[in-house]
Amino acid sequence: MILIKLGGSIVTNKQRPLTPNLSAVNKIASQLRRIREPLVVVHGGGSFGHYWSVKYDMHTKPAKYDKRGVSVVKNSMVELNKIILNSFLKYKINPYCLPPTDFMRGSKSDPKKVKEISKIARAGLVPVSYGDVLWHGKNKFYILSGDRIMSILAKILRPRLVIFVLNVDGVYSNMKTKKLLREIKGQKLSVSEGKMDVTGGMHRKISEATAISKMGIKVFFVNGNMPKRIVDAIKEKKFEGTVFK
Ligand code: IP8
Repeated sequence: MILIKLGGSIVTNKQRPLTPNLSAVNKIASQLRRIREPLVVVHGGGSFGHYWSVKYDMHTKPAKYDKRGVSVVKNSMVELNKIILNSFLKYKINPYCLPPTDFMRGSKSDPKKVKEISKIARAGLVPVSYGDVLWHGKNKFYILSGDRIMSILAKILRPRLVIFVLNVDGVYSNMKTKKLLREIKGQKLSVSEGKMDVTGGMHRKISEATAISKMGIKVFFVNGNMPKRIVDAIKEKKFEGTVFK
């Protein structure tokens, strides 16, 4: 099984609120169609979920956030998920809409439910989950990032490969020179961040990728603007991006 995260920076235009990057989503879908292994997809919030989370000051920490904010963020993620599901349908991938409420209880995952995801993928459908705002209990809600979902699923599903699809080539050693780090083997990284990301952007991605690679699973970061690279990585043809070992 292959577990793929489509970052919010690639499925949306992060510079423009509530704008999907439809051409990128469609190009990725047309490549994913070539994969002959069970596939599970998770996508991020980009200029949908993050835009509203910032407006309503909502974070990953469970708290009594504005109720309107909870509704609006959740709604925006359903909308983005629908756009991705539609694209998958158009490119003849059979998506199976999988809101994280299907396998989360409060801030913990339900291992039985997570194992069902594997059965759905092996039956030939592609479960598509996403970062979301979730009920925590005691009147509190929290933002669950898609990156966090990746380690939750990886731990139980034990995919052969985990891929984070970004809108850059991988992890750069330096943002000015854009020198690509081809391999990360636990070295310390300093990451500079952009705005509009309540779940920790590249920092979070790297820490979840590191956690997954420590489970003994290979993790790749690849550029979704060149979606053939996703399939090349899966088919072990050649690899352009960053690999976490
Ligand atoms: O973009 C966050 O998911 P991420 C989703 O994977 C929301 O961090 C609701 C902001």
